[in-house]
Amino acid sequence: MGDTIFGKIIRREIPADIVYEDDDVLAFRDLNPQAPVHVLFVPKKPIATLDGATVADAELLGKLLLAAAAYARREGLADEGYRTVINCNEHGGQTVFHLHVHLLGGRQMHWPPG
Ligand code: D5M
Repeated sequence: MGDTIFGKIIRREIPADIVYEDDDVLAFRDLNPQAPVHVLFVPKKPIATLDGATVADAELLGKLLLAAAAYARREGLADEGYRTVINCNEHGGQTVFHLHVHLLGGRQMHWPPG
């Protein structure tokens, strides 16, 4: 599997505004924020896409979502609400091929997404 910019962030080879870390998950602010709060939650394990995840990754995927939810609650986003997004491959608009959950909050979201 090819390395990505997120692998470099995880290894601290390039800087990022890291807001959360545990044994399995790293979270940092998106370079191109689409909302007042826009944080990316990435597994330290380099899974390229959601399509590439397997049943062996089930616990890790759960940890990723729970880390995002806990962060949102700590940041006071939970009551008004927020959005989590996983883009997968070309039609999903994925540009970095290291699985990540976008957490977007601090403004009204709209549906359908573009
Ligand atoms: O989302 C990939 C996201 O990654 C996109 O919103 C920009 C963001 N990005 C790209 N490079 C960086 C760095 N270096 N730091 C922080 N954020 C970054 P996707 O779902 O793949 O389209």
